[in-house]
Amino acid sequence: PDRIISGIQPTGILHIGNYYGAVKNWINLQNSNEIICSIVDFHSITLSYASKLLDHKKLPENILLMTACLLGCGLNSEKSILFLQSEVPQHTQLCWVLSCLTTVPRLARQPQYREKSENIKDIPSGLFFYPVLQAADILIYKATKVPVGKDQLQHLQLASHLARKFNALYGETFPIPELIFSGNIASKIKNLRNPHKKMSKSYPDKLSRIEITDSPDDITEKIKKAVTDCTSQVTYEPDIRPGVSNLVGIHSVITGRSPAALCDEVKHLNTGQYKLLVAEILIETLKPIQKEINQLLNDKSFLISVLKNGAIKASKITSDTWTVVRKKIGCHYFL
Ligand code: AQP
Repeated sequence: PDRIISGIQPTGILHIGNYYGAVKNWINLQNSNEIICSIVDFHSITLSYASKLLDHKKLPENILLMTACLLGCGLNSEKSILFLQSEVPQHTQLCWVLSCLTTVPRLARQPQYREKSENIKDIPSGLFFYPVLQAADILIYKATKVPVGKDQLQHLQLASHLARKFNALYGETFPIPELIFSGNIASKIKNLRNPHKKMSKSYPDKLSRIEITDSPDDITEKIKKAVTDCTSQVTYEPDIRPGVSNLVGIHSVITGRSPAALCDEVKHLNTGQYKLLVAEILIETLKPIQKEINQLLNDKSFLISVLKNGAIKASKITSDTWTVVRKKIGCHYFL
């Protein structure tokens, strides 16, 4: 089996973009692979909490909420390792070592850094090192496969570059992680209020996303208010009709049917009627997951124990890698 690394920021409640674009894939992979899933709280303070976009007092609650959401979606804490990034210090220790192997211009060229720092006056240096920490999250486990969305491609390329650089300088240590690309529609579920942007946990307008815990009324309201255009026909043309195409895309990832087949099936409906159908399907699909999440949220001590046990299992792997790394770079006198 492959060792597969995944991570998610506790910046809010899991939304259907996270679920269909990432989490569902991890769950499908967990039967035949070793899944290591980290709730990346250190990543989440690089921007959302540090820039006061989110209230840092809510972070502990968001960590437990994310834990409940992941378990409720079907992540199995016995088979897989689910833990909190900040509880396993070797992630940040390796991040430092890797940061010494790359350059300021290379990190400044990272598209996500350029995009996210664009409108910020005082750019936090944590944002600059974000992809190096992500590389450490992967390499500390000597991961062989990383499932990512298209938006993460460059970060993964940096992780591979750093693995090669470390191996060349200090001797063969890290396998080169391979991307498992989810190139389907789910890798780009869009913001319901602005279909040119992706759906995001931390986007200020709550109407822009369907959270996995949304009530039937919330789901119906959000889908009804989703931005579409003046054409009443339902078609799938993401470039010219991003709003309605996003709804077809959501319908398609839920049912596993192609957008063309769905458009043909609903050709008697206008977009208003189609919205009600999509809302209904979403409500039914999320119901069993919501039942699980609600039960899990009633038992906080269980959620804490899952994270604690996960950190113990993760640390067994990371401390071995870290001992080797320290030895190889020469930062030791007794090893
Ligand atoms: N809209 C999306 N469609 C498909 N996949 C998505 N992912 C995120 N948004 C979409 C995938 O979810 C995983 C976890 O994401 P993350 O928490 O590490 O950070 P993110 O990509 O920045 O997610 P958000 O929801 O947009 O959070 P915030 O608002 O905090 O930035 C990733 O695998 C991602 O590809």
